[in-house]
Amino acid sequence: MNDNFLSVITKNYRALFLAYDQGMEHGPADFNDENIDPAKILEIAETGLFTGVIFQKGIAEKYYNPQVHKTPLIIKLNGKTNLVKDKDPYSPLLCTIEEAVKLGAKAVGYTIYVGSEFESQMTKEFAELEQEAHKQNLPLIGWMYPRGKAVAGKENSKEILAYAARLGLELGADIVKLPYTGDIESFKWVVKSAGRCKVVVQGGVKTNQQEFLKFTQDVLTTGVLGLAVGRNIWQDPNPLEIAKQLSEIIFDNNVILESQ
Ligand code: FBP
Repeated sequence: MNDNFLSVITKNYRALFLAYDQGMEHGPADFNDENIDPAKILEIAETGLFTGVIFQKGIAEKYYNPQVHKTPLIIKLNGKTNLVKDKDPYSPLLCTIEEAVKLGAKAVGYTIYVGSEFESQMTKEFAELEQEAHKQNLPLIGWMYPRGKAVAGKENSKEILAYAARLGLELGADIVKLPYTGDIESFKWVVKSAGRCKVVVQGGVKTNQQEFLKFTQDVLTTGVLGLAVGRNIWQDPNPLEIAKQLSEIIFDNNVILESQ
């Protein structure tokens, strides 16, 4: 893997992805009149403040035009609804690498529920995708989310998230997307555990702007590549304002990460 492999979805060795796969994961309950239309999300993405926009294939097919849109497309390859409340979830593969390439994807993502009874099914699918994605020169992002009875109550713990990060490295992920532990010191260990696999942090449920900006500043001191944010941008009454502030923190920071 050469130094420039991630350059298509990064800027100054940093990343800010706009996540919009919640329509599948959470349903329209996450949306209001301002953000239910994927075309409006693409308008936010196209401001140039983001290094990638994350869609499932159906949205990409109907709204994203690789000839027109400049924001790199990241296709989420698996997913599920939250209607079935499985204690040990499985997220099936819904899109192939070939389809993602046809849709104009510049990177692909896949969720592994680390600790779920069905973890081995997901790691196996991920391993197959890793071969395919890298053959096509596509970065592979692992949504490494601890879930299931084996990790109940420990979903944000330093040890379990460090394990999830390490699993991503072991499996050949280029980036792992993780929830935050909640404090800088413990998350530094999580980032260290990922080694040369980069880390982006999940935005999570909508909080107030000031809190979210502080969270971003904290997270950036831990050595991460950046953030993948959805609800904290498009559920905000002023998505462009918060996106601009986030991008200033992430990209205009004097601390430029070294290429590895
Ligand atoms: P948010 O910034 O809105 O949290 O989006 C990040 C994300 O990983 C989405 O890609 C995904 O739909 C969602 O969170 C899944 O969240 P959860 O599994 O916690 O419901």
